[in-house]
Amino acid sequence: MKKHIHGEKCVTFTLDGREVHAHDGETIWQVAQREGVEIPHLCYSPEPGYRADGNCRACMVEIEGERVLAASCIRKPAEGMKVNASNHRAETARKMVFDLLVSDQPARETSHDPISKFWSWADKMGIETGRFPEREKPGADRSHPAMAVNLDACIQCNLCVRACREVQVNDVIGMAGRGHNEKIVFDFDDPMGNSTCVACGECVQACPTGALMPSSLVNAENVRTEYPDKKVDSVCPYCGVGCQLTYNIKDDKLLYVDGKNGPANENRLCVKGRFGFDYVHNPQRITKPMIRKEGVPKIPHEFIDPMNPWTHFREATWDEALDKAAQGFLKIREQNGPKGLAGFGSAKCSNEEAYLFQKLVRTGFGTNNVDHCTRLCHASSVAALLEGVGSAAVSATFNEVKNSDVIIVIGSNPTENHPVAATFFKQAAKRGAKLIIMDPRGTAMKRHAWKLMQFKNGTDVAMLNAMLNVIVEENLYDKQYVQTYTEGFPAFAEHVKQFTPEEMEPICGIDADTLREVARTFARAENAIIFWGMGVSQHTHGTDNARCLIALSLITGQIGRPGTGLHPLRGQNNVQGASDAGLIPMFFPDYKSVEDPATRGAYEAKWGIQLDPKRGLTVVEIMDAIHADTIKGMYIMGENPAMSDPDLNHAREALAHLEHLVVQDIFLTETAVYADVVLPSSAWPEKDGTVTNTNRQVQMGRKALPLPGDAKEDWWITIELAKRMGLNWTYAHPRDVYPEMASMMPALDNISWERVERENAVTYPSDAPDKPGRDVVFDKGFPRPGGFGKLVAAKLTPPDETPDHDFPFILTTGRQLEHWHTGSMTRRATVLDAIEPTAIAAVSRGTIAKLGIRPGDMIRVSTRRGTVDLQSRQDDAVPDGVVFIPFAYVEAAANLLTNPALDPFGKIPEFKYCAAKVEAIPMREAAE
Ligand SMILES: Nc1nc2c(c(=O)[nH]1)N[C@H]1C(S)=C(S)[C@@H](COP(=O)(O)OP(=O)(O)OC[C@H]3O[C@@H](n4cnc5c(=O)[nH]c(N)nc54)[C@H](O)[C@@H]3O)O[C@H]1N2
Ligand SMILES: Nc1nc2c(c(=O)[nH]1)N[C@H]1C(S)=C(S)[C@@H](COP(=O)(O)OP(=O)(O)OC[C@H]3O[C@@H](n4cnc5c(=O)[nH]c(N)nc54)[C@H](O)[C@@H]3O)O[C@H]1N2
Ligand SMILES: [Mo]
Repeated sequence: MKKHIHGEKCVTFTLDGREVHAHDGETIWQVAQREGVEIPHLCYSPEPGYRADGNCRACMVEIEGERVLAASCIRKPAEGMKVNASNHRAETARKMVFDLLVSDQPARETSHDPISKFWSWADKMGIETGRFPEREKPGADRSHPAMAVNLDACIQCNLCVRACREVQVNDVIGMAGRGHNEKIVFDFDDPMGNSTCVACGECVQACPTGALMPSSLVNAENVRTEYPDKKVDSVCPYCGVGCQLTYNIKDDKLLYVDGKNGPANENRLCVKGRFGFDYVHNPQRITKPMIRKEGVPKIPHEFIDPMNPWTHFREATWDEALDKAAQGFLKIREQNGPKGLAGFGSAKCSNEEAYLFQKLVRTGFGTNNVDHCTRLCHASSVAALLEGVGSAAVSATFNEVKNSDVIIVIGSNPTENHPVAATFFKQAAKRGAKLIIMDPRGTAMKRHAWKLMQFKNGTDVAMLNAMLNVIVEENLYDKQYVQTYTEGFPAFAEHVKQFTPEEMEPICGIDADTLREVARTFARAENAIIFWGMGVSQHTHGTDNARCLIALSLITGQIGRPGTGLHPLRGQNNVQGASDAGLIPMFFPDYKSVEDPATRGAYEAKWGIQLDPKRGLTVVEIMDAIHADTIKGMYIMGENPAMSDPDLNHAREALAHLEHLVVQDIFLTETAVYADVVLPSSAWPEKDGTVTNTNRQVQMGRKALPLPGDAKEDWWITIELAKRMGLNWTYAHPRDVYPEMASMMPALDNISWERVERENAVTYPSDAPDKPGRDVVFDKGFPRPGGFGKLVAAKLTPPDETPDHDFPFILTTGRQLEHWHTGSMTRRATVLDAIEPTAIAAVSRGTIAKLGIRPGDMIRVSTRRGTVDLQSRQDDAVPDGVVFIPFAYVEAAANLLTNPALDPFGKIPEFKYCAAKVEAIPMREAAE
């Protein structure tokens, strides 16, 4: 008779003479594991995402009445089955399997990883040396900077193949040959370092024998010499995906990193999270407070040797540096009033640090001139989302793609910039979901796409309005949904009438039939979801681009259910949290307008001080205000505007022009060059604090390492500055800050510090302290008046600066997988720098031919604002007439070239489009 566990159907069978129950779909191995019966396993990984393959026979069990033994990792129990996992026959058979495998392994003393899963099982089973003749042994492959490949330890379990193909969907590792000659290969049997491997390290994490290992653990003889003495669970410091990880530490140094089973990443990591951690130990870390030497001028574009800052700075004690920092601010506040001051907070720091920073600017400086990199990032998306759906956070986690049948990814390059999210997108496509990529550049995900719409740069509104036109004209919109949950439809429908696919085709470069087909597919989908990135937001019409995406979702009712929704992929590890916590000039924490008297009153009561009633200036406006001599002093924590702002001539001149600049960073950045006071702070693994990822998941970052030298935690520094500015702050730890912050933020209701500490991740909103948060929101309308989503029409506006005779190319800028923004962290991470060491500009084959150069030759790219020389890279994804430059390289800073023109709503600059000239550099000049 079938039994039920928690109301679910289950199977009852006997395991080693004991009656046990299996849930629907559970294998014998899984039940045994749950029941505490240990069965060895090698080719099977119980981790999420790994299919059982049943090839290694290490987990054999006896099933009474069956002639041969069964692999328990794939065998499902049947009602009444009698399974023996621990009898003589099963144990002998398993031992035989291990005996055979051990015979083929390198000797125990020289084994690559003596504590591998393989050797741990062999030890448990009492097997030391094999009794069978060895096979011929393949040599070591140390061609990759991050991973050591020693296939003499490979047991052909193919876990790495599944890791690469099925979990991360990178398709680099394969199995070649048959029988005795079977072996794993990278691409076409290339050395790993020459293959298309993206170094996610999933295979290393999966390998049970040490055949694949982080090279940081082995010596030149490929024998493991390094073992951690401590493990700390935390979150990755790089992107907004928010991968949970475990730091493995030896002697207070990070040794290697493992992926952890967090809700966003399910153990997966990318090359930066796994191998890009040693920036924290870089000798260029600043470890002493520094004060600018008397009389040393601030010269725009000047750089300082980070190993020898003493040309410009002198060492100071914390007291002296903090006093000087605070007195500078007080003096300007006195002379010029609060409007003379501004602050850039950081999306690389914790929620508590962001909260403290904006509180210091608002209550200590007395102004709302506080902003951060979100302004250069999703500011336009946020403007459109607040207007359209009343909330700027994502409506569904990216993991919801598991429930989608149509997925749009527009203006986003997730395989490089959100690599772990991309693995879930690729898996969805493999499962049969239709992946639609809309990007002027062909991205790596195009291989998995049902449609790649490679439209013309800057024409998103034309393409999207044409799709909206089709959906309205062909009556494909969801009438019921539109009526119940939206407002403004009649005017909106009238507006999109003019954007017929035929008329938009020549503008966006996508043929009318494709526009129709994609529009219909999206509208008719069971569950469709939209992801977008900087290609949408970083335009002078970025808000209009996002309005179209919101409208697409609203009129088709593709929102509020599993597998549907709007997801602007957040960039920095804590840009969601920093924005939520109020690092924004127009909002207090939780997006409450600073200009609303009632809200302001509540904050004045809470903080016990009168507040600035006017919204503050944004990032680029602050730079303008410095030129206009309105802003005189700045506090910059964990941002590098001397590299990340548009039009660096303008930005660096502004920074150099400041009367008083305090920079708090982990390195002496291009921005710190203009500082009067430099405050050495903590890297992410050196402090406690919460972070919020793109999925609205609040996660716990934990202190894993001591601070180097005299460096201090960011929160501590901000508190000390506040005290010196006359504020009575008594917080002793981020856990004292969190409750105050959460008390002003309904989004954090039911999410206490202790809960995040306990659960590691809690998604907001959460309805009760013991209920998981909601992955999907807006199931019953929107947080706007009447609960309606608002449909807003978008006009066609050309980019601010279009190509012409003198500047005939389009310059677009962005990122690469291995580098982080301004390069401050990743160019100081050994493995990442080894993979991508030099500044490049990606151009098409056609452009290379037209310039008469070979790929790799130096080229010169100029715009009306500046010129850089850098290496050309042929990239077939880039269209003719376009040049793509990543902004990580100080020696060829892309932002010397970019246009600071702003979107009128989000105030975001047009990083993705300006007119440029591209020239070959004569050989002689290049050699000089
Ligand atoms: N490796 C790495 N990862 C990162 C970062 C990093 O620096 N390095 N930064 C993080 C941050 S803060 C962010 S914001 C995200 C950004 O992540 P993405 O949004 O993926 O970043 P980008 O590379 O700037 O640009 C995305 C895409 O926009 C396309 N694009 C260019 N012009 C247009 C256009 O006119 N229309 C459309 N629709 N698309 C266009 C480009 O071809 C590119 O594929 O990445 C995060 N992750
Ligand atoms: N041309 C061009 N420019 C762009 C973009 C583009 O696509 N093209 N994208 C824009 C976008 S989306 C963004 S988000 C911005 C990013 O612009 P920024 O935020 O200015 O860039 P990052 O390099 O991430 O700067 C982070 C700084 O924080 C420091 N840091 C790291 N961890 C910590 C810490 O724990 N404490 C402290 N105190 N400091 C720390 C790092 O050393 C670094 O100096 O760039 C923008 N600029
Ligand atoms: Mo960003």
